[in-house]
Amino acid sequence: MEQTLAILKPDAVATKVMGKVLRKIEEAGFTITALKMIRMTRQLAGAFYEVHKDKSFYNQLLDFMTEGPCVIAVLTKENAVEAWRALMGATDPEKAAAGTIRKELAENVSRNIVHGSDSPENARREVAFFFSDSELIECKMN
Ligand code: 3AN
Repeated sequence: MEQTLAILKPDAVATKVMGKVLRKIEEAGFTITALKMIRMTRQLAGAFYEVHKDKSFYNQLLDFMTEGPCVIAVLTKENAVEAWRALMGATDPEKAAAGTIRKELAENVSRNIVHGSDSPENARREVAFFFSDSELIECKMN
């Protein structure tokens, strides 16, 4: 079993599709093994997206990620990292495949509903970034 980090971004919460997204996640066979809603500070969002600090869209990305609450989840499944990225679809919803979350729900490349870790190594780092050990409950997998 592998874990990955999912973020339902502020646009998902504001447009009231968080239930729909969580349902898609569960119907795709993931187990949600940790879940919380937070409003990121600029400092927290800046640290999370530090790899993008030199990109032209960095400030816009921080504005967006701090404009309202996000839902942060740990998803568990075999090949969870790859499977969650496939379900999310491409970063730019115009390039996302039919049936993906971004194709169906995202407005554009900067307001794109969801985040997913891009490698198992980053997934471990991102899960630890948002969740303490005591929040990472061991769930019995069926
Ligand atoms: P992904 O979320 O698909 O892994 P990354 O890690 O390349 O994509 O980008 C992180 C976030 O930065 C994206 N989810 C999106 O919100 C934003 N972003 C990426 N590329 C652009 C862009 N060209 N213009 C505006 N925002 C972008």
